[in-house]
Amino acid sequence: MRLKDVLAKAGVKDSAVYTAHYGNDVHLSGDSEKEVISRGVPIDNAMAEDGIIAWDMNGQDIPALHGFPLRLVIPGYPGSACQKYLTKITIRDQEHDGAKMTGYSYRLPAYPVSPGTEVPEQDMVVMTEMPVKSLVTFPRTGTEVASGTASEVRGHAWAGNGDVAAMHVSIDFGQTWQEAKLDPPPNRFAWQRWRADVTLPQAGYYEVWARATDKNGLSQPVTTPGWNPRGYGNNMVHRIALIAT
Ligand SMILES: Nc1nc2c(c(=O)[nH]1)N[C@H]1C(S)=C(S)[C@@H](COP(=O)(O)O)O[C@H]1N2
Ligand SMILES: [Mo]
Repeated sequence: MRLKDVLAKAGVKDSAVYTAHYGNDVHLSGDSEKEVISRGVPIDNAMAEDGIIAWDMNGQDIPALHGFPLRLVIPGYPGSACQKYLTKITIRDQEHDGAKMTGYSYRLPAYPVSPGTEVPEQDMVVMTEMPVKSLVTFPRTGTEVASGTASEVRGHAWAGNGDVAAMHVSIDFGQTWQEAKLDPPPNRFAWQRWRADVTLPQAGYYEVWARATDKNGLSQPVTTPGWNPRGYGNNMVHRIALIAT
């Protein structure tokens, strides 16, 4: 069911600014006294075309781990706002202040800070987009492959909001990059598969580094980007080792 249709039916006033999502899980610690995560999204994200209240996944009940019986899914927005075990949504005239909306939870400094900085809480802002990212899923790191012949490497890539525009791999620690073959997403916001043939020139130790680029031209960095108190948004390139024989 579309989230925007449910909200529209309930009535969204002009003063609506933000949603607040509630589920019926207990705090991860098991302590029933502790406040349970309750996040929300800006009203425009909630009223976008793609948000759904889901009750099945691949034609079956949603697995408990992913939020049975009802799960919010708001593609293009950080998954932390996609409430599992959904019981209630309210609409607010200001940013939500539920558990994990304030302090250092899912928030980033409003300006770049040096690693380890004690950032004042009032200078933290809610993360509304996730950066482009990719993984190498084949072969397993440390695999032996024959030198001088092509070996297939593959994985998945996704962008926080929209498509991945290009995918590259490097076998020389980022000195040179070759373009990988990137499949279109099976549906809007879906992960994209990629694959590349790499030829390791001689016997020895190599790494495959994988780097996705989004439609705005932003690529994954080769080192940890933008330190922040809780370590969010680390989209550094993923790398595996290959041993050429
Ligand atoms: N009810 C409830 N919903 C939740 C959470 C939670 O702890 N409780 N965690 C959130 C966070 S932080 C993330 S990253 C996603 C993870 O969803 P997944 O396990 O289906 O990948 O669920 C979100 N929804
Ligand atoms: Mo998370």
